[in-house]
Amino acid sequence: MASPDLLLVAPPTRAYSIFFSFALLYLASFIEEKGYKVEILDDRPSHSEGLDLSILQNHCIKSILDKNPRYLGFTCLTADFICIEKIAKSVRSAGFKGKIIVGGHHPTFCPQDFFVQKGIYDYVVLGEGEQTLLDLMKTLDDKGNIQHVDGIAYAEDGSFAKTSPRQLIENIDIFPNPAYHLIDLNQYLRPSVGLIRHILLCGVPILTTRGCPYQCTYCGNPSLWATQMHKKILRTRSIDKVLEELSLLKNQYAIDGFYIADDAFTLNEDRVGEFCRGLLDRRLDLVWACQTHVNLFTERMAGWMRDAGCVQVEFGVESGSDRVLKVMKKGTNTKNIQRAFDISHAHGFRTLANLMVNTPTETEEDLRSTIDFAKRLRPTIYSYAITTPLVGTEDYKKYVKPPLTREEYSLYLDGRIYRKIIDERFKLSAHRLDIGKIYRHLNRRYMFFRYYFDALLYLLTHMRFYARSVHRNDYVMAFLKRYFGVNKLMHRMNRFYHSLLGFRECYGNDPRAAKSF
Ligand code: B12
Ligand code: SF4
Repeated sequence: MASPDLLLVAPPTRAYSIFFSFALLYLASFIEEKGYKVEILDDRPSHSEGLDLSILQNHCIKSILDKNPRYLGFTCLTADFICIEKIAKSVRSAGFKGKIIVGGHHPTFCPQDFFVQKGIYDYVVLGEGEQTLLDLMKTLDDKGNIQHVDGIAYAEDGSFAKTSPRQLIENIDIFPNPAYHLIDLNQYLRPSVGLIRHILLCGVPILTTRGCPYQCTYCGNPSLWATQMHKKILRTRSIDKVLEELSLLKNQYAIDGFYIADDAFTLNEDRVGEFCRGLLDRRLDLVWACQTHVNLFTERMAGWMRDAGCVQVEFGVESGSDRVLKVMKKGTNTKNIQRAFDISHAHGFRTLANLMVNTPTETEEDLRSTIDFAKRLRPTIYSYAITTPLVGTEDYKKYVKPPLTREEYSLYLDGRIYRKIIDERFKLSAHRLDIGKIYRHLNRRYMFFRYYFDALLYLLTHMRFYARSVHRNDYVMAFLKRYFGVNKLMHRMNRFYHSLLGFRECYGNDPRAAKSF
């Protein structure tokens, strides 16, 4: 088979994720549309949940060398950094001659990390990647001057240079639908309670907007957008295009539902109304949920959303202390949060409250306020996490001193990161309480029981929906696995089988591996 022009690689560190990489699917469809041959390498160890990360890495290296693309692209969060570096180094030392390009959050925040070792990476794409990648490939193919490609970094004189920042594309409808045809979407369509949390569903995440107008100190988004020139950061896809994508997903892949992963889906009331009417007109009959900011949720849209099949709304509550919400630049207060939950409950939505402990400057009193406030909100699902300063966020710059070394980036891959303080530099609160212990208590009291029984309740009360689905057999299997221990038994048999084959295990303490079914 002919080598692809561009091979985009999903890092093995995400092999268990129930989310595919939006970035790669969007990049791929855009470049493919311009006439290039594009492939996505997205290995998912479906048959062997306990596989070692190094096995996945080796497999990835072999596939890259076999495919031998002209351009090799990696998407990279901080958590993927070490794994990607190993892969890139190995393919280089095996004689790979193509250009290696890396993009995503971590390269955008820390381009310097990719030029410490010479001769591995060729280019870093900063910020939104579609047009930059196309310009870069075209310029290289035409032997042009890469200094004229806006929004990249490249090695120069023992260090690196950056070109001018790229202007954000205003009309994001120019991006075709994600290249679902380049991955095995069925791998992502196995029933999961992770997409719309606690609802067993064969569905996919989708994006209808790009960008976020807020500036939360614990989020990487503000820094991502700060690297680009723009008139407005938040851009919306036309509803027709979104509905067209959903129709395709329903007709071609038989999805039962979807999750809108936008940062601010409900930004515009009229647009939400148009979306809901469109869903009803097309009779797509899909279950769906979205996350949004409490300030952007209104009574009118709630009614339309409920009628159009939305079952769950997820909010970033974070804290019950107005002082802490201000410190975190959340752009809202407890009054607005309460209002959004009241509207949701009045319209019969299931609600999810994302809550944070170990927030910056948090006192014992603030912590108590958060727990009390969460109880008053009465969400269907409490989702507590320990605030972790991520590279690229304001919190990281302010609190993580000295900054992490490149080797320490793997801390973000530790499955316990939101359950325990795994590095003293990650302690942001002002009190001296044991945060890990508090998390365990909150988990036992508010999360564990619901994790199993809320999902069960939904399942039992929506039997007709499951019976109608073409995935009904998968649902039955998933149900048996989850509630009758078949999952654990199969997992143990799998581990035993692989130990016979001599595979080492990893993800031993990573709950994602055990959770993914
Ligand atoms: C969906 C999502 C996920 C999904 C999918 C990950 C993904 N990015 O594909 C899942 C659930 C797997 C996930 C996991 C995690 N995530 Co996450 N996630 C997001 C989220 C909400 C949206 C990302 C997205 O898809 N955006 C839409 C696409 C189109 O945009 P994009 O990814 O920025 O890609 C564009 C450019 O960056 C660039 N680009 C990206 N890759 C490449 C590659 C090339 C070659 C080129 C040229 C360009 C390019 O072009 C793309 C198109 O324009 C963001 C928050 C946000 N709103 O951005 C957090 C975010 C990316 N996640 C974050 C984190 C911390 C995590 C976890 C570490 C959490 C954890 N501890 O489990 C894990 C990491 C898992 C792992 N092993 O890597 C942080 C990253 C911070 C950082 N410094 O890395 C973010 C920013 C949220 C935050 N709190 O700040 N995540
Ligand atoms: S509202 Fe969400 S996406 Fe926007 S900056 Fe805050 S945490 Fe990030």
